[in-house]
Amino acid sequence: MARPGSRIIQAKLVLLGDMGTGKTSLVLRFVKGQFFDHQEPTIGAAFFTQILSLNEATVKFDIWDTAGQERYHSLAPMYYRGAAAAVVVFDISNMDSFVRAKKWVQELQRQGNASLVMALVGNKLDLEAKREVGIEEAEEFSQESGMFYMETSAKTSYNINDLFYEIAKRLAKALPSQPTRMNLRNAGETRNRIFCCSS
Ligand SMILES: Nc1nc2c(ncn2[C@@H]2O[C@H](COP(=O)(O)OP(=O)(O)O)[C@@H](O)[C@H]2O)c(=O)[nH]1
Ligand SMILES: [Mg+2]
Repeated sequence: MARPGSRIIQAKLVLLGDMGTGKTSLVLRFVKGQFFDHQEPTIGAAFFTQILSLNEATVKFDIWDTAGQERYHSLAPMYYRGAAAAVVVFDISNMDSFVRAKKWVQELQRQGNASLVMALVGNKLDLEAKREVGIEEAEEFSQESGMFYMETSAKTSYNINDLFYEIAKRLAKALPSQPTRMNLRNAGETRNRIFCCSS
């Protein structure tokens, strides 16, 4: 349940990025606290929900995890259209995935949704020894593109909750309150709820 007096924000969030960068793993870590070394590739897209309670708002994320393969590219607009937040993921140990991430960012920018909260995520930080994409390079690109940059590891959980917390905070600032008829107790498959209390 939402905290008393807390407003409720329902936000569509889309994950984009090359296949194998860890999009599904990031979401599974956030929603279920799970990680699999042999994560099955996503076919088409997968849907998850998770509720994040901040002091200022309760954010219910409707998360679309896309497949990433080129053959599904034409489906992508269906998932990012109407999204309040987009997370573009690359693998810090794979330069090609960073090049691909930049293309996704450019595609999102062409859609012209100025209020879209965008995050660039360098995942697989546990593979630091194999790093191919420099932090400065990724940070510079994200700043130029009006997004924030974060490095994560779905494997170790590093920065996973912080990533969604940062998005939720930005959404709470940007989005008006939504006194919808949404019943948080019936929020689909979401079982656990995350409370974040720092400001
Ligand atoms: N070392 C490491 N492997 C990861 C991490 N995240 C995902 N993987 C692995 O990378 C592979 C692809 O992950 P997946 O979530 O299916 O990527 P997706 O295609 O972007 O959804 C799987 O074998 C995962 O176990 C991570 O943070 N560190
Ligand atoms: Mg996947």
